[in-house]
Amino acid sequence: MSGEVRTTCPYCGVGCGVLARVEGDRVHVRGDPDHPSNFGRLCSKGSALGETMALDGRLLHPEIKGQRASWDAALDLVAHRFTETIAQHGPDSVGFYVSGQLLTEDYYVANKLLKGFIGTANIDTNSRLCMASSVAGHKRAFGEDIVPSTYEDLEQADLVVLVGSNLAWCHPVLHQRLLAARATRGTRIVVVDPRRSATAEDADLHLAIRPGTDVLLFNGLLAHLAAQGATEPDWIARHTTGFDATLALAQADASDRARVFKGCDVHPADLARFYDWFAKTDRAVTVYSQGVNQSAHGTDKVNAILNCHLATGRIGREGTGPFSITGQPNAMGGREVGGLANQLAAHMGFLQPELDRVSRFWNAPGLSQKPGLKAVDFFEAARTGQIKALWIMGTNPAVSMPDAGKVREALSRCPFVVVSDITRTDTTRYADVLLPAAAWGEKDGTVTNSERRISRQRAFLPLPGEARPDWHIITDVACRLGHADAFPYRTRAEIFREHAALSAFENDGERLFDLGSVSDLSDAAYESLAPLQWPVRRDAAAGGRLLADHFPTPDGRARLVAVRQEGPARPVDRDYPVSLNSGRLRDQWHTMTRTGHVPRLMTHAPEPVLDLARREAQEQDLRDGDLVRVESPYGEALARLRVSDALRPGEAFLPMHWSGLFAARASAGSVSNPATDALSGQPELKHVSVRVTKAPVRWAGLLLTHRDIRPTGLLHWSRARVEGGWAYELAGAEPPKEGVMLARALLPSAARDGLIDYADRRAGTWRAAALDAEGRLAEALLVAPPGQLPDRTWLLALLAGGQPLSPLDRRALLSGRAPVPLPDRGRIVCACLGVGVNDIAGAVRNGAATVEAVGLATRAGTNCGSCRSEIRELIHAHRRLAAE
Ligand SMILES: Nc1nc2c(c(=O)[nH]1)N[C@H]1C(S)=C(S)[C@@H](COP(=O)(O)OP(=O)(O)OC[C@H]3O[C@@H](n4cnc5c(=O)[nH]c(N)nc54)[C@H](O)[C@@H]3O)O[C@H]1N2
Ligand SMILES: Nc1nc2c(c(=O)[nH]1)N[C@H]1C(S)=C(S)[C@@H](COP(=O)(O)OP(=O)(O)OC[C@H]3O[C@@H](n4cnc5c(=O)[nH]c(N)nc54)[C@H](O)[C@@H]3O)O[C@H]1N2
Ligand code: SF4
Ligand SMILES: [Mo]
Repeated sequence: MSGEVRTTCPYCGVGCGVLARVEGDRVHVRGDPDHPSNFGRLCSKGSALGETMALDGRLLHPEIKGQRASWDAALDLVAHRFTETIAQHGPDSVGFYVSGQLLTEDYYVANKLLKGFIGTANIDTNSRLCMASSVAGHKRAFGEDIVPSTYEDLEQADLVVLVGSNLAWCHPVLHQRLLAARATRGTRIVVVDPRRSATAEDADLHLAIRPGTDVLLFNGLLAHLAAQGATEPDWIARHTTGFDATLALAQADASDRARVFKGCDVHPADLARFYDWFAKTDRAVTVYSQGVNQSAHGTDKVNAILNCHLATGRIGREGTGPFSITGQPNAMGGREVGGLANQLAAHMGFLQPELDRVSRFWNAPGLSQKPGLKAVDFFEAARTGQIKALWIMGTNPAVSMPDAGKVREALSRCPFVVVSDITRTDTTRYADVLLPAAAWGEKDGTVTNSERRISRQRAFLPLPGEARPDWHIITDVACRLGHADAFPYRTRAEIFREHAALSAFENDGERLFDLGSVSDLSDAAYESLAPLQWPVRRDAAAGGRLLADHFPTPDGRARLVAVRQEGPARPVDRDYPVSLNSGRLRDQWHTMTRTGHVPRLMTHAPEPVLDLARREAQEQDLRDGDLVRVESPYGEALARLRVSDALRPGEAFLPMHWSGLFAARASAGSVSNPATDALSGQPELKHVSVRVTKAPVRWAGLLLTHRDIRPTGLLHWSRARVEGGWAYELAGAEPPKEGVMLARALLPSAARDGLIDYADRRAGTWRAAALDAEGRLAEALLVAPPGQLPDRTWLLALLAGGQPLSPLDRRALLSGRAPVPLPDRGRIVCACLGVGVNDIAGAVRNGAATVEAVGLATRAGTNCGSCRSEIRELIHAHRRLAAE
C-alpha cells in the first residue's frame, strides 16, 4: 500500500485523526490536519503509534488449550461449548465481557448475538469500570445517555472546571486546545482533584478536595447559586423538574459554607473564589472524568454537577455544558450500540415497548427480556459457578478489574473461557480458546469520540498470520450457533447501516441518538465517510444543539436529582490507614500491551512507582527509592516509593498500568476495592484503604537482556523495554549470598560462565556479562546492596549501541563504573526528544523561567507538547525550592 491513509488514533476518547503511511516495514504517522478533533496535533502516545506495530508478540494463530489450532476447529469448539452450556444450564449461564476498544461494528454484532439470539443480557464491558456512572447520571437527569457538549464549547467557555480529570495526560490534545483557547480568550481553569496533577499545574485555581467529597462541593455550589440569585428561575420553570427538593437537600447537606470547606478540606478563600467565578460566568463548562465516575457514589457525583448546570440553564448553548469525557477510543460507540448489560441497544432499555421494538427490528423472538450482570457481579458469577462459559474480547480483566485476584480465580474456575486479543496478556493465560484478532492498522470500521463524533478507522496493513477482525469472528460463531439469517454480514458497511437503521427505527425524535441519514450509505460512501457528529436524523438539518430546550424524558423536562454527600465504601482505619488513589500516566495505555513495548514511551516512568504523601513517608521513615509493599484487604502490590508533595496527607497514588507481564506484583487492580455504585455498578477504583510498609530488601539487581523472561523466586522484579532489549529491576529478600545465587540462575548458561564475572563478597556486589559471537553485549547482571547499584546510563548505551565492546568497556564492566561518565539525564520528561529531568533542571537553574524558554534551551516540549505541563511543574518546584 502506498500513500497516506486517513484513520483514527486507537487510544483515548479525544479521537484524533491520524494519517498513516507504510514505508518498507515501517509505519509513519502524523496528525490529520483536517480532522475536526485534533487539527493535526497528536500527543506522545499517538505520535509513537508507528513504533507499536511490530509483530513480535502478536497472536497469529488460534489456539486450543495452548496448542495451535485451525480457525474451524477453534470456532466449532466455541459454538459447541456455548450450545452445550446453554442447553444444560440456560442462556444466563454464558456471557461476553467486551471493550470500549472494539469498533462499533464489532460491538454491534456482539451485542446483537448475545441479547438478541443467545437470549441473555450477560454482556458487559470495561466501560462499566469507566463510564457507567456518567451513563446512569445522564439517564437520571436527561432521560437518555446524552453528552451535550463539544470540544468547541471548551474553547468558547470563559470558565472551565475540570473535576477528577487529568486532562493534560489523559486527553492531551484536548488539553492543548483548551490551553490555546485560554491564551487568546483568557479562559479561567479550575481543577478539582485531591492530587496536584499535571493538569492542576496549569490551572488558575486548584481545589485539592478531600477525596470523594465532590457531592458536597457541588451541593455547596448549588446552595450558593441560589443564595446569590445566580440561578435561572424562568429556565428552571420551563425545562426542569425537581429543583426545590434538590436545592433543599443541597442546602441541608451544605448548610453553611464552613461545613463545605471543612468537609472538602479546602481553604475558605479558594472555595469562595470558585463559587464566585461559577456564579458570575455564564459560559461555563464542567469537564469530568474518572475522579467522578469511579466511585461508590459516582452517579450522585455526576448528578450533583448536572444540577448546577441545569439550575443555571448552562447547557445546550455555545460555550456551556456539563461534559463527561470518554476514556477509550470507542467508549461512546459502545454506549450507542448498547454494550452495557443494563442497556438493550441503540439507547433503548428494557421497557416493554423497547423490547418489542428491538425484537421486531432484529426479528429476534428470543430477545433477552431483562438486564444482565454488571462486570463485578459477572466475574463473581463466574467464580461461583453460575456463569459457565464466557468470551472476553479486547480487554484484560485479570489486570484491570478491582480485586483482580478474585477475577483470576474466576477465570481459572470457569469451565470454558474464550479470549480474543492481539497479544498474550495476563487474561489470555486462562483461555481455553485463544483467538487472534486484527489490530489497529489492520482493522476497519468506526469509532465515536467524546463529542459524539464518528470517525473511520481504516486499515493500511494486511492481516498478519491468520488474524481476523473481531466482527468477523463473532459473525462466524453466530452462524455456527444457527443464526446465519440474522448475521448475513459480508462487510463492515452492512453492519454500520443496520446499526444506523436501528437507531432511527420507529424513532420520531423520542431517542436523540439517531443516525438515520447514514443508514443507507453506499459502500463507497462508507469507505470515504468524513468525521460526523450525531444526531444526524434523516428528516432534520444536522448541527442543532442537543438539550437546548428539550429533554428526552416523558415530559420533555430535565430532572434535577437530590443527592447527599456520602462516605467511601470502606473508609481508612487503623489497619489500613492510607487512602490509595489510582489512575494513569502520560505515556502508558492501560495494561501496557502496546505502549509498554516502545522504549521511548517507557522512559517517562520505567518502573512502577507508588507516590506517598510526605507525612506518611516521614512517619514510617520511608525514603525515595525504597521498595514498598502496598496491602489492602483485597491484595498486595510492590512498587518503588516516591515521596510526594502533590498528594494530601494520608494519600497515595499507584498507576493502573503494570500487569504480570511487566512486574511481579504491581497491579493496582489486585489491591482495588470491588465495592460498586448501587445505581451504575461502577467500582470505586479511586479509593481503597491500604497500608504501606517497607519491603524486606536484602539485595538489588539489574538485568539487561534480549530475552523475554518472567523471573521467579524473587521478592520483586519489574522490567522496561529499552533500545536493544529489556532492563529488569530485581530485588531479593534473602541474604546477599543466596541473592547472588538466585540472580545468577536468571542468566543463560553461556553467561553463567560468562566472559566477565566479578564478585566482591564483602561488599555484596557481583557483576556478570555475556558477549555474543561478535563481542557485543548480550546480557549483563549486576547485584548490589539496596540503593547501591551503579549508574546504568552507560550500560543501557552499550546494549542499545549494538557495537562490539572495546577493551575499555570490558574493563568498565568489571569495575562497574562508566569509562567516560555519561551525563545522567535523569527520568525522561520529553519522550519525543529524550530530554530528562536533569537537563530541564539545568536550564531552569540557568534562568529559563517559562516553558518556552526551557524549550529553547533543551528542545523539551517542542514536538508533541504532552510534557509541557510537567515542565511547568518542574519550574514551579524550582521556584518553591528557591523561595524556601
Ligand atoms: N495516557 C493515558 N491516557 C488515557 C488512558 C491511559 O491509559 N493513558 N486511558 C483513557 C481512559 S480509558 C480513560 S477512562 C481516561 C481517564 O482519564 P482521567 O479520568 O483524567 O484519568 P485518571 O488518572 O484515571 O483519573 C483522573 C483524576 O481523578 C482524580 N481523583 C481521584 N479521586 C478523586 C475524587 O474523589 N474527586 C475528584 N474530583 N478527583 C479524584 C485522580 O487524582 C486523577 O488525577 O483516560 C484516557 N486517556
Ligand atoms: N485500579 C484501577 N483500575 C482501573 C482503572 C483505574 O483508574 N484504576 N481504570 C479502568 C478503566 S477507566 C478502564 S477503561 C479499564 C481498561 O482496562 P482494559 O480494557 O483491561 O485495558 P487494556 O490494556 O486497554 O486492554 C485491552 C486489551 O485488548 C487488546 N486489543 C487491542 N486491540 C484489539 C483488537 O482490535 N481486538 C481485540 N480483540 N483485542 C484488542 C489489547 O492487547 C489488550 O489486551 O481499566 C479499568 N481499571
Ligand atoms: S490525544 Fe493522544 S491518545 Fe488521545 S486520540 Fe489524540 S493522539 Fe491519540
Ligand atoms: Mo476508561
